[in-house]
Amino acid sequence: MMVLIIFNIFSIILSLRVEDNGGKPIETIVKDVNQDGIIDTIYLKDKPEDPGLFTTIEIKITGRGVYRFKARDAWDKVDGSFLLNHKNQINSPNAFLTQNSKDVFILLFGFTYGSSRDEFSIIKVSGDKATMILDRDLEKIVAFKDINNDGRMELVCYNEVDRIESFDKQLKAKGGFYVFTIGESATFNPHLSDSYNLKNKRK
Ligand SMILES: [Ca+2]
Ligand SMILES: [Ca+2]
Repeated sequence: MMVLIIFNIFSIILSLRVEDNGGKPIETIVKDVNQDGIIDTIYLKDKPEDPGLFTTIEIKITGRGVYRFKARDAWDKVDGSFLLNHKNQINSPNAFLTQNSKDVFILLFGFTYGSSRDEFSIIKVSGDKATMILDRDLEKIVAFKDINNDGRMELVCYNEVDRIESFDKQLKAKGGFYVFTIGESATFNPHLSDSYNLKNKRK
């Protein structure tokens, strides 16, 4: 009897410890992320002390591995204005998922303090591997699509407060839009930024 009680107490302590280490997700998303026919799971978890909803994303690709990424600050709901022009391929208010013929992309929007967003992140899932390819202070996310039809996605964005001076110096055409081409990483593309700035005006 005593052994059983001790065993039970030990199990409770052990399960509490597991709970502490794991953290309760604020959202669990089920989706075949790497498109191999087997369901995978995405956990959004770890509430920040500051405003925002979660600070950790865990992508569990069944039979392949777990990829965990931390926010520098905190992530929040997907931007409502972005959703007007982009269809989320998962039923989630907190993470945006889209794909092209090769890769899957998960977009995470940081908390917006006034008009200033402190973080925007892109995770690319290519085959069985997930990589965070962008994590920057970008405020207005205008588009995430292949704008020049070369098979690679582009990110179009701008900042209300022009704080990324290195990009501004590379822009010949005024307008302030930044275009990043999404390949192995997300690379600022001055040529596409200029052509986008010539054709588009900020709202
Ligand atoms: Ca899968
Ligand atoms: Ca492209």
